[in-house]
Amino acid sequence: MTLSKDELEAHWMPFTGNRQFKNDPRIITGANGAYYTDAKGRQVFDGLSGLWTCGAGHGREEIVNAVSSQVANLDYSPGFQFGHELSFKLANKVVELTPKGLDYVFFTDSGSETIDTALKIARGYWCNRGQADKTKFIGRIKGYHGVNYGGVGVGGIEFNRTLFGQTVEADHIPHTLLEENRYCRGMPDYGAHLADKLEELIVLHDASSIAAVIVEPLSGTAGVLPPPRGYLHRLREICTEHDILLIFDEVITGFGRMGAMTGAGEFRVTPDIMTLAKQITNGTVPLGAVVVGAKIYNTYMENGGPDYMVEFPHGYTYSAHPVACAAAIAALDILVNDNLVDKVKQMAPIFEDAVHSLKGRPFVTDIRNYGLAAGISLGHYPGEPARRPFELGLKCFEKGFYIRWGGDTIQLAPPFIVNTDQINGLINAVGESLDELS
Ligand code: PXG
Repeated sequence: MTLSKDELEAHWMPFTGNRQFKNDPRIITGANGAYYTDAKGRQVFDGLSGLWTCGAGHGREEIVNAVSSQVANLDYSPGFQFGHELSFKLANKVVELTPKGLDYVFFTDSGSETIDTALKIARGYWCNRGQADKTKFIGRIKGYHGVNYGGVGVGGIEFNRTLFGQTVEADHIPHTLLEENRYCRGMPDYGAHLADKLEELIVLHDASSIAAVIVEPLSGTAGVLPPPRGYLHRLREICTEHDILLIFDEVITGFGRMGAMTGAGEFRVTPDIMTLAKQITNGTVPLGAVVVGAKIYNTYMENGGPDYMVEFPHGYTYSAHPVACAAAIAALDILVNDNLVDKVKQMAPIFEDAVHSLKGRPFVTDIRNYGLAAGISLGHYPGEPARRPFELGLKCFEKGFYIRWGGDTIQLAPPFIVNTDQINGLINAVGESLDELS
């Protein structure tokens, strides 16, 4: 460790207990394949693929080469009124990998920007169609849609909202974490009826005031909640029936993690708008994407005025940044050429068995999984639901395993290139750490 306590002070770290971290820093110095190197020179297994970002493993040569030659050739290109070829190539690749009916791609720089862009696209769509009163959003309790202004409002994680209040006009359907489904493997059979709660909110607010419903097909941050069978279909039906747009936030489920390219593909429900980020560049360079159907894109084009006018007054300095596009093209090529989706599918049952072997360990109250994602709920210290997962995370790190903790859960999401020994090593480390908790 080369940084002094003083040197650690200036950086206000995101979603981190700054006071604890600066007393006990966990500094990462390198990454390769499924492992990090830390400041003590230890190899640490990457049990969450970064932050759900690096499924193809770290240090992929194809991405390193694409990014370095892009920086040398065209490091930046103005994204407003001018273009570069890579963004068009990437948009076509994204359209190829997402379900039929999603044909136009708007680029952003992160998941949070992607969500706020999607919400604006939805409101602008209705405004363009002469229904400017359709302004409200329906999210879901426990939903995570990033931390920007709109995303916090439609999100349903209490801790992320209490300091900021209700930021946009939004209401929420119930979450699907049900007592009846504890220790369920994959999709629960029970719970589709909860989609009907959307009908109740539509009665309350009236469809004429609702722009869109936004859900993660599988809730990630809340602790990996796979959708009950039939649930997403029902949401789709209700949205179609009431002329409300359906947004799938696929920032985590997008591109491979479910054992399919997208959650929409895996669960066979196509939204009107899909949001992507994270895995799109294998985490190497920030990039997000909103993918929409032709009816939305064409509505903007038809209402855009003279053709030199901007149809959608929105965009970021770094939208479709050439280096990010180069990284994404290389990352998506790896995903396809290395058949990583098939690898996830092959490893998913092994991962499922391993994760569920933790049932009965101290403090474990529930385990859920899908593809290469799992969430484990832990019993609370009185009044401190987040403490045990934090303590568990630190114990795992001491043993050379990085896992993610948040709220009363821990999350596991190993890289798509993981092997059986690595899965067993990860689960053993979690099991031993649970045994050591008090
Ligand atoms: N939507 C979803 C579904 C996400 O999971 C975002 C939006 C926001 O993305 P950005 O790039 O703005 O962070 C996310 C991010 C965790 C964890 O602990 C999850 C995320 C980020 C960090 C940690 O599960 N998801």
